[in-house]
Amino acid sequence: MRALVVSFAWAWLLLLQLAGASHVVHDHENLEAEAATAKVPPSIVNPQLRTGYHFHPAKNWINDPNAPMYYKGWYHFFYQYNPKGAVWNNIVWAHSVSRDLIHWVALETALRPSIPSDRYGCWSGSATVLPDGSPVIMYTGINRPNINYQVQNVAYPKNKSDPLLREWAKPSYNPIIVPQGGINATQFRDPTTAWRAADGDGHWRLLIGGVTGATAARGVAYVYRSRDFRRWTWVRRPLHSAATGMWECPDFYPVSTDGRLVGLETSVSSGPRVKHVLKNSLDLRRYDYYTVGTYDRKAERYVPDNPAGDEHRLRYDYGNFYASKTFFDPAKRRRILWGWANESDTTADDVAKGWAGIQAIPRTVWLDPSGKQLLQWPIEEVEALRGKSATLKDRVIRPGQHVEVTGIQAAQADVEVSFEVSSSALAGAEPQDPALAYDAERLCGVKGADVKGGAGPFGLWVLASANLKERTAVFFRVFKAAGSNKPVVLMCNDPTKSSLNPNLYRPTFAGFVDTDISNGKISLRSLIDRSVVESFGAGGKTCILSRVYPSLAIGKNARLYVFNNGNADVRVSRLTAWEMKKPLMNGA
Ligand code: DQQ
Repeated sequence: MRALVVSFAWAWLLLLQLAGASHVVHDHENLEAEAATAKVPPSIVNPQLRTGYHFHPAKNWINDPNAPMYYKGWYHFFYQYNPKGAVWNNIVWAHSVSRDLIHWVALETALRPSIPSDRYGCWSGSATVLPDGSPVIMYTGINRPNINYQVQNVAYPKNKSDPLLREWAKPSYNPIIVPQGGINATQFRDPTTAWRAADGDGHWRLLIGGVTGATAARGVAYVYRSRDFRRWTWVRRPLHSAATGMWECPDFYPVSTDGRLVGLETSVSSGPRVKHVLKNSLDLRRYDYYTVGTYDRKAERYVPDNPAGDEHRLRYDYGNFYASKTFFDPAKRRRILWGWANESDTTADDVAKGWAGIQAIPRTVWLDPSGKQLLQWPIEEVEALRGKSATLKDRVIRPGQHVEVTGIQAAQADVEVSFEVSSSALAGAEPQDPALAYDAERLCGVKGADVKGGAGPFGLWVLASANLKERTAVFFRVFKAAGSNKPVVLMCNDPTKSSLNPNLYRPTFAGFVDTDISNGKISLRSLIDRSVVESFGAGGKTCILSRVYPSLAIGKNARLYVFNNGNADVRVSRLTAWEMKKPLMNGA
């Protein structure tokens, strides 16, 4: 019977998918004419700015990813959702399922306020798969008005034999964790997936984000433990804390030091080849920072390898990416990262559009062989959406030159490019300003894509209009480090010319790339999707997601270029750009 349900559901998915596919074929014929005659830039409400293959619901507001998991052949994804509009409010847990993390079907709301301990909101949380294979969700409930009291609740599937896990039950003993012992009850939320070490004391442990100190200056990851997932004890010693302000959505998981892509199940907590990653979403900055370090289960402590790590050096993404969460995928033995990307338009625009928020493409994460940072790469399944392609091979881009990549529609595309800069170009790199040596974002702000340099800036202009009045630049720029003269690589996303629409937030985003460019080689991949550009530098060492809303470079009018604004040649050893199909996307 169960197999029947699954195959029925899958057939239904396929049917919907086929219906969706014909929808893709309709292309936006009139756009060119429209744009050519438009005196005023077309409205942001233009449906062609709606992302195609990035996760989104049919309408309304979405934020944090919640409780991603794999269950009986299906990937489950829950997220914070406002069923009533395109602004944050009335938060429930929406639920979608997929066979491949690419094609999504929306199911019924999984959790909505229904008990006293979540009456004013069902906020973020995580899933843990128990040893008998059944999942449990723990989430934050708001049980008093004005968000001023936050407690943790559990929910169990009503029917464990339903692979789609459509219905969830909240036991009457909720809430199971309340803020006690001086914990700040207004900042006590977002429980992690729990872990239970094989060599341990039989306890489940999990983290809850919070803040301590009279001035709410220290972010903290509280540890709770339990034998039965029902009675939880506060381990008074926090796993870790730092002077960063509130920690939202903590995430804590093991990674293998083998330098292989393989992921570890969350309960793997020790061994010579295991390090841990602690991620916190810093409420004050609205970015996700992580450290790599060592977990000492007996001492209930986590110690980052780099003591400077807490000074928020490493980010998953140097752009628009927040409240992220990973899960272990047992089907492919990998760890997958989900992250929310907010809009960069105005709230009024969101209301007019009727939608706000997307999820980044799920990324496989693993430890870089250096052990110092993570690597991230779009899950391999996304490549199934690749269609028609265009290629450049062995193409030299001279200083000040740009070359168009033609033959594909570039509004919804996947681009992979390998660059080569000569040793003489590297020798001519600009000296790094020591005052900005740690401030990639300011450096990129000062030296945007149009500021001529030595070795670079070189990279891509994406979502560009034919007259180049609109273009978003994703690029590298090489500096010589003060003192050592070693090459330092900056990766940058410059959206300052991304749209003629004046009312947009257009921050330049940037991060340094910890890569050895002495052989002159560096790669870039950009997932372009109508109003999002998600880029991966040097094989996933540095990632930047940016939201942009062109007014001309939409639909068929979006173009793709390679550019070089340095003063030495840059060789494109290979560039391939694929059109991307629209997957089945929650009926959107
Ligand atoms: N969003 C949720 C909270 C979380 C915040 C509420 C992070 O649980 O701390 O929608 O974006």
